[in-house]
Amino acid sequence: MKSRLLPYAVLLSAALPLQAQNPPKGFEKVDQEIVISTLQAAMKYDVRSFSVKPNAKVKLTFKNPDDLPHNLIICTPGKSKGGDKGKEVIDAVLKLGEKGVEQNWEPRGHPRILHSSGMVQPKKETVIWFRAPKKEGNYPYICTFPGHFELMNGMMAVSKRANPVTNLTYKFYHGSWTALPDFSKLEPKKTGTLASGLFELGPRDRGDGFGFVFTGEIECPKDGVYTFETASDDGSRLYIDDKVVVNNDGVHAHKGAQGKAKLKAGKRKIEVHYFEGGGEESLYVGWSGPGFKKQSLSKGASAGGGGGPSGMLIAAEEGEAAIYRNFIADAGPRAIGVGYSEGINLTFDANNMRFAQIWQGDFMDGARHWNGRGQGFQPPAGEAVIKLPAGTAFATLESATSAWPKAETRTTELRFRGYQLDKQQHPTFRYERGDVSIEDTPAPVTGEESSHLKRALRLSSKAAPGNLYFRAASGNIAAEGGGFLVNDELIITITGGKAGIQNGELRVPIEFKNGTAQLGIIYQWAE
Ligand SMILES: [Cu+2]
Repeated sequence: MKSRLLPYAVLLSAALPLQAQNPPKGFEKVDQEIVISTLQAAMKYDVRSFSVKPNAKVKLTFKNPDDLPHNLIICTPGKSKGGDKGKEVIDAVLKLGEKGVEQNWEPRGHPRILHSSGMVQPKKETVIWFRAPKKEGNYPYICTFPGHFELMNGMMAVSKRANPVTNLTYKFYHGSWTALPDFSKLEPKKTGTLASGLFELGPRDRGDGFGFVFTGEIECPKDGVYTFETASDDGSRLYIDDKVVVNNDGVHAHKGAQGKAKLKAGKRKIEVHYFEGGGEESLYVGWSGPGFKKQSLSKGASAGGGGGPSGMLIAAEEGEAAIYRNFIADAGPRAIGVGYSEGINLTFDANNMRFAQIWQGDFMDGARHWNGRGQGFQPPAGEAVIKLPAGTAFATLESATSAWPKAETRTTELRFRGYQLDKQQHPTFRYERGDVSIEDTPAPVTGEESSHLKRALRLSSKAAPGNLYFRAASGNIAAEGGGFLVNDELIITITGGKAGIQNGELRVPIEFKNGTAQLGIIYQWAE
């Protein structure tokens, strides 16, 4: 096939600008290569979805063995975040009217056009080199030749979790089973595409009594032995080229199973069957192979560079936060972990109403709890963990120099009122201390230079106490710039109160005005 197509490529290169066939400067080596071909007499691309990493150098070869001319135009997500599949550009094509033919049906300069193959004549091919967008999201690609769009469209997912699964689709079923049924005999409730290439239970519309069949293609980089794994609650089974490789069937709690397959390099069909009876539900899919370590292929769990013992990392959706309520090390029995997709994490201790720790990188590894192995305390999965003072964060003191009360001596005065999630799943913690109500809203801040965590505290009270203090840190503290350097690892900046060092602690007296007080805190990792 390759040798047959080569002459066409050579022919074509004479007609097209040189850079269309020879890599432009800096693209001699690329991060990802994708080949998309039209299907003969089917008005379709053979690759309907694939994923690339943000800012990756991409070489996309577009082949047209069909008898009609086609193009491939990559569009921005637009207002519908890719939901319109690029139809906005098609609407612009229709408006071209008579100019359509001379412009090769391409509305040049349309704000949603990122890259275009140009019209590729029958039996020809072309190559486009581009840098993937920096912003994660769903980028549709379309053929703008009149009448083709409805069938000729696909989705490029830009994702940090780009993976080798393409054309991933699902069929979703309702039913009550104690083992995987023969799904081929059942009628799916709905079907869809997972452009991210990640297996997930997200499309389900109920919590119990459902099943999925996922089908896609996986690109094996070399000939060799590959290990596939599923972990699921309840049963799952994984097929490669229609042969069972992992059998993890039956009703059970989250449980892993593995299998091996000797495979040739290239695209192999991957299929995962899954069912959920009742209770909790989960699905993890991963693989490893010649020359690469275990890679997660499912959402809500990342390979994390071999971070966790099982790689079942809990991770937030892009732009959101994940909440983990369980036993977390150094945070007491009522810990609430918050992991922002920006790679900033914290644990809130709902016993002492304090931030127990903050850290960067991966959030939490759910494996220990999911496996039911050990009821122990789970440590943060990431790095640069900074512990904040144990004991209550707010206290009333007789004088500014008084010792801070010991941990949990006054917890009867503290009441946790839960948390609210905003649209981005970011929590605001609400709690009370005596007759003071507190709203505590952390938020990640990412910048070019460094990432940090900011926190807004809103206090209100009818009988505003005059001797309430907030303790931000303890240890070796020095005033530096406008903030405080704590234990050489953390820089704290406080607004809305006069912070001072007392008894090896960074304390802020709370001053109420008209029954309210506001405090802003920025936590920054010291270099
Ligand atoms: Cu077309």
